[in-house]
Amino acid sequence: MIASPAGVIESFDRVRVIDSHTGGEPTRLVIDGGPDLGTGSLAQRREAFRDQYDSFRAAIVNEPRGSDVWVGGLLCQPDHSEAVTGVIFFNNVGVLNMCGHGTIGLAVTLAYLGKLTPGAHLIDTPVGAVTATLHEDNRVTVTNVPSYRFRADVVLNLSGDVTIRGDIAWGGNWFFLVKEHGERVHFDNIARLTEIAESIRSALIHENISGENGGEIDHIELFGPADDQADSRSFVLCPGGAYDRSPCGTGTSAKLACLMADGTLAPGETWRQQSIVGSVFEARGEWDNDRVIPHITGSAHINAEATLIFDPADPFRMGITS
Ligand code: PYC
Repeated sequence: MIASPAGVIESFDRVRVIDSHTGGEPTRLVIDGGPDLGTGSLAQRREAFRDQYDSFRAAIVNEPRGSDVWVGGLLCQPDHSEAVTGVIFFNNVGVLNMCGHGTIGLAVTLAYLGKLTPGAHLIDTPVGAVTATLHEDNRVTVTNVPSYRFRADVVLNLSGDVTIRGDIAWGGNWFFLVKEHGERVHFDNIARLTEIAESIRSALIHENISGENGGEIDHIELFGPADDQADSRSFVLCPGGAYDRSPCGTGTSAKLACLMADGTLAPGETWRQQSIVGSVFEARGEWDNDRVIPHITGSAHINAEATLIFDPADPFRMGITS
């Protein structure tokens, strides 16, 4: 039971979820039993979810049912009548704007439920509509929100007189993208990559550097060479301190925007972005005025179907929070 600010008691006795992973990064989709967020745009309902149901968020993705790495998705009424669904994504610390790997997981989950057939489907997110094109083999292409580089070659002062340069770009979330950081982007170096990415995020806050209109830059991407399956490998630090096991759909969109702004990648040309665990997204973009429309392709697999139980006697039924 959860008391909302209005004093209404909400009962979350049982919540149905389906778990999937996209290139190793998990998504837990709430299928039934989620909160009623009222009417209003999806952006407004995301605010209601953030402000009134944070304990529900934590119950779904935090320990003991989840962990720092989980991304949750709440199915909602869409804003557009032609959309198959709306979705609000969230993680271990709050709500997300958009989530690429989560949208791939969502499409494969709806197909598993018999609610999505192969082809293109509109999905509403709080930051705009995206299209998920379901292919036959668990692969999905997400045509993401228009993406762009906001600032190039921003100099950042880290502690110990170290400076680092990076681009600020929007791909559905705000990213700081760093090519030169002096570290190996490899699975066996995750602790060090996390440390550097955390220090970059702290420096961005300290120096008051943000995305357009003050948007918080809550994702950090460090790039390095890939194996022969891809053009680049990335380490992506997510807002809650976990790293993305997938190549990050919104992060790959931000990367495309930077590559195309530099003229390094031509419209329609394929870019293969590899994650730190080796999974690959195929990406291509096209210009729409000064924005890049990214198409990100990856695959997801269902790995659990569950009913979450909220035992009133369980002190951690709403998750472990700080
Ligand atoms: O795939 O866009 C993404 C994403 C964001 C956070 C974790 N994954």
